[in-house]
Amino acid sequence: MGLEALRKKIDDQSCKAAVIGLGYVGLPVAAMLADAGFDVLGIEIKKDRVEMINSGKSPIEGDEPGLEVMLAKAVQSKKLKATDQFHHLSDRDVILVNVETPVNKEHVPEYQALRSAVKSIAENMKEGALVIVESTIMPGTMNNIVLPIIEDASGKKCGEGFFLGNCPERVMPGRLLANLREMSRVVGGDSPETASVMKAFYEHIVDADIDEGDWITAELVKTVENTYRDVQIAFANEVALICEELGADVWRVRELVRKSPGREMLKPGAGVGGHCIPKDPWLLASSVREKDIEVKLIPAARGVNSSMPGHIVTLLKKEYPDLKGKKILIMGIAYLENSDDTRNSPGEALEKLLDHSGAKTVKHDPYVENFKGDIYKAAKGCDAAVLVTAHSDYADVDFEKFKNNMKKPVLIDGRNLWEREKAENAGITFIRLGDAS
Ligand code: SAJ
Repeated sequence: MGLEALRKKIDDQSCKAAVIGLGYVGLPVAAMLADAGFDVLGIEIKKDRVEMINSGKSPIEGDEPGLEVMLAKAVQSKKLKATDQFHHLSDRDVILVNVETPVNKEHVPEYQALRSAVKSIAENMKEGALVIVESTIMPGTMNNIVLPIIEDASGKKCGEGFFLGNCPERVMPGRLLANLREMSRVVGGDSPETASVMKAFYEHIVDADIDEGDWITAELVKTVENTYRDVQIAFANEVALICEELGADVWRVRELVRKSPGREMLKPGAGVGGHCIPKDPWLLASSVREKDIEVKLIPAARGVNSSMPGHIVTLLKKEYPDLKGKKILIMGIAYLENSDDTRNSPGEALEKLLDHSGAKTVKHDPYVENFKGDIYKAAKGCDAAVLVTAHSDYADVDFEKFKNNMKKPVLIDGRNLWEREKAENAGITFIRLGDAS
């Protein structure tokens, strides 16, 4: 089937779609495609997730507005079915790939899941299928890894026997469906004609701009946008360290800097976590690892951001030069405020550093199982408490109660959540990251 025929099937929605990988990206997109009227097959290797999804239940933790209802409706109407069997792909016209693409300790992308998924697709897909990789990948991956795997495993030629695109996901936990609907997308095709058909496909679920391009442009846009954010955060963190040394308050400096047009200085903090920002700069930097240029700023920014939990230890050592045996309360294990997502958690990074310095740690997080509970009980007998994640539950803590429960009332505010005056009036030794004023 050529692109024209595929375009017609997309327009009249008789086209059959598949989504490989039903995680926090794949599952919402599968549900939305089904909700838009497509027949969708979800392929997921974890059998328990397959069963849960086929019973109309979402295995995604945390509050995802609208997802449970949309999924249940899609399964009930038989528009969405999940399986762990790739051979069911043989009647699928459009196949989306949403598998994990982590980086290893050397910050090099690990593509086991991607390689295996695209190979299985190649071995089972029909003539003329359109394969679209949505996972975030290192620029160059489509041309150098995905294309050869599919051509070798299928014996088909790209642009004739199958079509191939890259459309990077742009989702955020807690807003998965909203982001899918409202965020613009880049559709990179093996040819402009393929990109145009991809645009027609995504128009059924995306209300924002759908910009056409080639593979490398699509791969670069996603990794660059997240690297941009990481570098911006690193800049704010470095300014915070400078302010501490110069006896200034970075929060006041930032407020005034932002009055100057185009200076949208981001916030310093106790660390940079999550599934995207710590990983995507390495995907971008790795793309030119064997080329003649040496990327300096991107790794340096990563270095600044990953050193922030260590800086919290430095602030603690101002109060306790020897942390051995000290009991420290870590407030916030989720990487982001009002979320239960603990991937690349700065709170856990801090815990490791404190363990290493011989301190005892108590972890608290109102959103993460195992760490919920009364914050004042958690503070009992502690020598210090550190705010790592600015959950709104922490905003109006009772400083008096904190003081009466702690062994010594020392509070480190790693996110500029509290007012110094209020804390100090309650007799708390208050240390704020970036503020030595
Ligand atoms: N952080 C700071 N200072 C800041 C902003 C964030 O220290 O000024 C820290 C956060 O505490 C967190 C980490 O960085 O630990 C990441 O925060 P984030 O707000 O970037 O949230 P993410 O990781 O969910 O990023 C997502 C990304 N979206 C996608 O990848 C599709 C990112 O591109 C978005 O810019 C970001 O959401 C957003 O704008 O909220």
